[in-house]
Amino acid sequence: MRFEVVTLFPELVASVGRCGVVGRAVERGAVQLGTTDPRDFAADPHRTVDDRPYGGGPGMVMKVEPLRSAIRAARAQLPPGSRTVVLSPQGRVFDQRVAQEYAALPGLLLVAGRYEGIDERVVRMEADETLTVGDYVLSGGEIPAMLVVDVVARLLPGVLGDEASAAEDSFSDGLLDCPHYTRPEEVDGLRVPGVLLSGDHAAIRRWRLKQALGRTWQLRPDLLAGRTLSAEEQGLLAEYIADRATGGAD
Ligand code: 9D3
Repeated sequence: MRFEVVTLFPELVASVGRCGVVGRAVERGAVQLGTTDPRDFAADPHRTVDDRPYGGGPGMVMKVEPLRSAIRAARAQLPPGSRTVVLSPQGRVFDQRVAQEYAALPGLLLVAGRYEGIDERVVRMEADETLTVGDYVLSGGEIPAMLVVDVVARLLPGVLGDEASAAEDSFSDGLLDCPHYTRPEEVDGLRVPGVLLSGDHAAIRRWRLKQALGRTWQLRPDLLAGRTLSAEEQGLLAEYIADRATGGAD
């Protein structure tokens, strides 16, 4: 899958394609990541990409012409059927479902804004949709664009070494992950839960599911509201809640 990001900070965005899981995916050819800088499309000697807002007010707005030219140049690098997404606080909320939707596309054009925002006519003319990553204020769309590349790339075939890990990831089954431990067995008096040392794989599976359900119930009850629990899951969650009430076991 090919990603193109339109950004005033191409070096920041390119770094996601040089590190870790996405870096390896780029090396192996499963992902291509390109950047286009609107400043390279500015016509004046000062390479101006912003201007003062009509109607007044603080801050600057990204101008139409350099941004639109950059978007069109980036789009020319992408296969037909690719989608154009403007990162904006006023957008559909990005989540794992949206990521799965994007992972089915041949390419994604991500437009990252800076300043107070971009001229609304660019959104109107060029965007298929606007996308936010959550309810907090960032300084621009670059970190959201990098986040989208990271989340979507992990879903592509051959990107994660172990094909099982994508399917087992938190959220793919709608629950938070269980706790993890590695050696040593004890740190400052804190021991690894005995069941994980027992070799009883059925008991380990039940313990992990119970922890996942309990943590989701405690931290993200909204995730359980949209999910029906099996009889086993209901039993394990009841145990977790009871253990907790009695200051009980791990
Ligand atoms: C404080 C400035 N705000 C005026 C009330 C408007 C504003 C403009 C530009 C707020 C943030 C930004 C820059 N943010 C993004 O480009 C952005 C973003 C975000 O801030 N939060 C969550 N998702 C996204 S996607 C792009």
